[in-house]
Amino acid sequence: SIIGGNNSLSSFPRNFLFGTGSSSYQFEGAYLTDGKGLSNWDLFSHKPGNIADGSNGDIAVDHYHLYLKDVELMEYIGINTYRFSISWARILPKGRFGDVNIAGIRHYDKLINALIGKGIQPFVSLNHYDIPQELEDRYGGWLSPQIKKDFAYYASICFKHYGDRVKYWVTFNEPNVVAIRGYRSGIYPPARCSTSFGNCSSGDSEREPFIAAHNMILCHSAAVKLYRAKYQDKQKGNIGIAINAVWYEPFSNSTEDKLAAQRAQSFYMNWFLDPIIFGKYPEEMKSILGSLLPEFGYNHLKNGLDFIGINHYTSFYAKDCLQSTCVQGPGISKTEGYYLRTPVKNDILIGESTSVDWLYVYPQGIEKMVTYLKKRYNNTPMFITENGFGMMNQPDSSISCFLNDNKRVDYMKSYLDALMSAIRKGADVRGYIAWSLLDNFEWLSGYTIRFGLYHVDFTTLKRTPKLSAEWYKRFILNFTSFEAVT
Ligand code: GBH
Repeated sequence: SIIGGNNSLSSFPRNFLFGTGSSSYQFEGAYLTDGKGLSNWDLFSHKPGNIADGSNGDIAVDHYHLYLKDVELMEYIGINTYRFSISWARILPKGRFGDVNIAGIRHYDKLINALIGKGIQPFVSLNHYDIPQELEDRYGGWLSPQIKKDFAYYASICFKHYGDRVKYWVTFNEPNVVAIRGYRSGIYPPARCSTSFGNCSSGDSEREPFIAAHNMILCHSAAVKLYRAKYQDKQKGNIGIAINAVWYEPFSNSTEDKLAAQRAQSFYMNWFLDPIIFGKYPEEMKSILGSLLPEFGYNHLKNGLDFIGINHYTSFYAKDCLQSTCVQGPGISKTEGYYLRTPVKNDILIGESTSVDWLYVYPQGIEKMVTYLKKRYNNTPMFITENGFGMMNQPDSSISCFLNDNKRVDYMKSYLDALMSAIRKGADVRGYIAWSLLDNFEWLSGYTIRFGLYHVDFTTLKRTPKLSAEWYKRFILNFTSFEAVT
């Protein structure tokens, strides 16, 4: 219904942004090139046993060297925005404790100029998981309030150097995932957790996620204050944050399960958005967590963003574990909000399963998510900063089964259709960024899961368009020609 269906295309606003996404650690490689410092992910992925296929991002897809070619691939699709992140350790190898790395500054200058030369708006994240290891070693990274000084310094350098050309800034990619996976389950760096939550050598899964989150919120606010005070009037850009947003459908019609689904949103997503927009943590978090939640100072920033970035892929059911007892398992403890997350109800999955264990195809989820955020945050402008479909390598997978990615095309069609329906009903969504431009380093899964619209041969680094790249190209072309005739 999307292609040829001008009815639906007409719901996208005129200057809607269509893009593809990436991130520094997953794409760039060049991990010690031109003076880059070590990041927490460099260190983590080099430890044997951490990454599924024993790989790392040392080379990744060598976007650092091949970026001009990759900009051509973007031009071929016809996107008008490209989301990428700046590697903090490339700009400041030792944080504020060392010099600015001019070669790093120059690299992103060249990338940004190449994009603008093709009419592609840079959509830039300051942080997408990776931080200079120096900050970890000196004071424990996100656990220390000292990081606010570092983040503000880093942000000011980026605004100053690139803000004349960058109109969309994202402070953090998925700070909720960083807090949970870095400090509760400990499966991401700095790999801290209590033994009852995972197998880390140190940490406190009950407390540290909330401390790390609090410091990330304060860092976000510091960057926004700085941008608004010194740059925004002149540079006329927008600044926001990208949250990992999972849609939770109540497991049943019971009040308890409806409240559980609400709690799931609060303990995962509103945990960050409420303090940034309303200036305080969600009530239901406060009442369950009490003093585990840090306090904000009296002058904490409200309305601290220009847009909400939504990384949305999947949905689950949420079942109450506050009134009812649940089988012991992940997601149900006090600090997680007392709900059970499950993809099944009466033996039926919420949506088709995929080769990625957390990804279920439930397009209604994106419409419900956008509508939920619209209502809760008074229709703050939104961008879908990530949405996409992953495919895992199979023992017999040949390149042709990756190139004929009909499932990815179906996924994108159905999610875009559902997104349009939310927009038609008045949601202020201003862009859609497909994850990802290329197959890349998929964190703990290494190179075993592919999210790209372009296939990458990880030996030769050759890029080949998949069916989904061709489909997205036609989709954008249809939109543009529709735009031209109205
Ligand atoms: C995003 O989140 C990242 O921003 C991006 O870098 C990555 O490549 C992309 O998605 C694809 O994975 O794990 O069961 O709690 C990646 C990690 C995976 C964390 C989904 C949250 C939610 C369901 N996210 N997960 S679950």
